Amino acid sequence: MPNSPASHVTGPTPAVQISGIELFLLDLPLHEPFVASHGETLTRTIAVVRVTGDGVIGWGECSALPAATYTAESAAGSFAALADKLGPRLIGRTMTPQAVVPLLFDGPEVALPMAASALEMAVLDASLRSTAQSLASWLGTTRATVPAGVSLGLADPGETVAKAVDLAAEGYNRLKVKVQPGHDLELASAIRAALPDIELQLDANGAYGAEAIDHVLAIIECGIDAFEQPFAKADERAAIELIGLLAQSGRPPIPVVADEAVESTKDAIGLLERGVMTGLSIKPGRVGGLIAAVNIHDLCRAKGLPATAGGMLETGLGRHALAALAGLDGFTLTGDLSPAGRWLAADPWPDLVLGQGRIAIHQGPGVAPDPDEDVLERFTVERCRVSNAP
Ligand code: OSB
Ligand code: MG
Repeated sequence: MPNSPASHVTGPTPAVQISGIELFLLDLPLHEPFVASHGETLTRTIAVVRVTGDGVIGWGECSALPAATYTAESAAGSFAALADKLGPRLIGRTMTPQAVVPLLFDGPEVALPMAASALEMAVLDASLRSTAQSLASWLGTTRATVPAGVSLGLADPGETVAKAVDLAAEGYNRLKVKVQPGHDLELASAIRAALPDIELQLDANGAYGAEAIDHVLAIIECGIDAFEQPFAKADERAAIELIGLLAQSGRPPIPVVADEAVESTKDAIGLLERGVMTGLSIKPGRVGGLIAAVNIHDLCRAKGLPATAGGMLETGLGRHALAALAGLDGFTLTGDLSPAGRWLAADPWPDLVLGQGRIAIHQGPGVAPDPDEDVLERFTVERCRVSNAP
């Protein structure tokens, strides 16, 4: 099993007898469109699941975007798969959180890692709530807060610089700015000039080709602290060459961070062996769950590879989970840890709190505080009660 549980998430966790699963497809408005080179998100359509068992409720979030652009999953597609395929396999079973993703593996890999991780999160939430344990304590996270980081989508460069300055004034010490060809060098140097001390990461979502290696190096020369997925995941030679050139440059090399390229522990090991990355963005949904995310974190820590907790425009539910994960000490690069309200104009979950440049980690039972049922109701566009396979 490529995603076997890591040592500090194998502790005794009560099994939950799953008597009901309900799915919700939400359409949450955004304050502004989120634009990246993989596509544009105008409304955050997102699937969430509610598991009932042994008198407790557990919530889980499927981080798939509205359209299958960034990964092969989409919110509505994963909602349908949860209803027809994955959900029915859990009904009536008694499951530990650790057993959920392995059960949903059809072959050697999770075909729908984001859908599977929603069910894992829900069973984990129910299990933790049954013993009033927080996710943070179960993960072994000892920090109370994590440094806050915020992302900026592709937009008019002048507006992006102004926004960067505003966000820095709100207390963010790290910015992750989306770039793509023609929208990069001047933007990065203007932000660096305006904010000389900020931790500045760029994310290209694979928008550059091998012919742009020198250009990417020139962008890094602006004083960038990390560069996420500069090349498409299939373009491993370009990443290897960039990493080699950075090593020869005489300056301390910045992490070349893989995001899209890693969908499992196996992927992470392979990329490391081939020298394709010198940093990794760990997104629980993309890698098939929180337990897989912890495994990959442990690998990064063992290898001294800088890791960052990656965001997916989650609701407060997913964002609280990400904050607890980000408290593990292998996360040496600041993650996408802004309140969900940075992007979402409505959210059923109580939001993360930002103060003095840090995000507080939820210490109550389960993954996150309870959602507001009225808000949930208001923004639900599709709903389904999972039943046993006929
Ligand atoms: O590439 O990191 C990415 C959001 C959706 C899909 C992919 C990415 C992102 C982000 C948003 O960059 C980060 C955030 O949630 O703040
Ligand atoms: Mg990214």
